[in-house]
Amino acid sequence: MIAANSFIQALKRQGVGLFAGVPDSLLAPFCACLRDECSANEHVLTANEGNAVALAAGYYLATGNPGVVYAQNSGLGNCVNPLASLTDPEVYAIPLLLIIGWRGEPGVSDEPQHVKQGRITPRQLELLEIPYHVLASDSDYETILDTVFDEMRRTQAPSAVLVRKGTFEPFTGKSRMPSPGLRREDALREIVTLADPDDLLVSTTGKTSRELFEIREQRGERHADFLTVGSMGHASSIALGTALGNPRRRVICLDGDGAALMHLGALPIIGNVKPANLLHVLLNNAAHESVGGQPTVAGAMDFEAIVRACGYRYYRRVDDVAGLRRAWRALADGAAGPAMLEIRIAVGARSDLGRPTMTPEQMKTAFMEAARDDG
Ligand SMILES: Cc1ncc(C[n+]2csc(CCOP(=O)(O)OP(=O)(O)O)c2C)c(N)n1
Repeated sequence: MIAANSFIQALKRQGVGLFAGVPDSLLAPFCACLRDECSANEHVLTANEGNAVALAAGYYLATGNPGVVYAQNSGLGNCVNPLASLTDPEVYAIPLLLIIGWRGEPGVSDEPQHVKQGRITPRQLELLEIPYHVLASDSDYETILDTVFDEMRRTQAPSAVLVRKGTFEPFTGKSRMPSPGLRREDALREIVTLADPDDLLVSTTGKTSRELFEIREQRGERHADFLTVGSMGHASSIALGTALGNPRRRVICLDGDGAALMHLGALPIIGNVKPANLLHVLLNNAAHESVGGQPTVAGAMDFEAIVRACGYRYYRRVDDVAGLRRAWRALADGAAGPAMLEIRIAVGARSDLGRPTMTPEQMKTAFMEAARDDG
């Protein structure tokens, strides 16, 4: 296996002065090491992967040095536009190195949302005409990086390294205190208890959806929630579409702060459309907890100011179950949507958390049956 700090040092020796990206569980040791080893000016955790490409481009314009963009392969979609229309050799010809976590690699079992993405990742890079090297635990990464950086200097174009599962050694790094407070799972369990059986729930990517699925299982309830297992950042827009499609039912979006940040532009659209039946719950742990707990900027953000400026009609922030119950009663007393309920939660999850046992197709069918406008 490769030690993440040796790999980062090797990148720095190639002249890399900027690392930007969105974390991935497969790259977790690399991301954790960046957090420990780099200054705030050397490492920027961006809202989405396309922003990271643009950031690396701006850095190159100022320094002439290629930056590194790291991402899960799901984030390649967010990168396509700036890769094709900004950094491409037929446009501005800006070299940068993409370090991509290869979830769903053929032959490696993974969740449904990763299977197709994993299969098409090499071909997506080929289509973008981005050369790539595969990095595995036994790779001679120094030689690979020499080749890649020589190539980038020659072609003035982006290049990629596709990282296999298990490539990096676990990284312990600086110890971090687990954050105290309400656990996401307990907040979700309370919401499921407080919600009306008629409410339609749309949950975000990562452990929120896995926990919601388990809670339904424990309660012996039918699975009729829409789990946004991939498509990070789009749960609120899915919820908006559902709320418009069935105005008689309340739609509850269970969002994460990392996901909300990824496509923050959805908020003013919700605020402008003003669906009275949309409740946007923001589970804010100021971290990408599902993929290793890397910090987001949401801990310091004033979501009340943001959503009010975006046109939401109601906002409340809570940080414990009692506050959650009070806020829920206030909502039931006629607070019209779109409403945001921000719940400050702790970073952390159970280590034995399971994964949905139904296929996405089965979950879609169950949700559609529950969501059908029967008025
Ligand atoms: C486009 C894209 N980029 C990255 C990922 C990897 N990923 C899955 S969950 C997650 C973190 C989500 O963070 P947040 O919304 O704050 O929820 P939390 O995990 O903290 O509950 C990330 C980065 C992804 N699935 N899709």
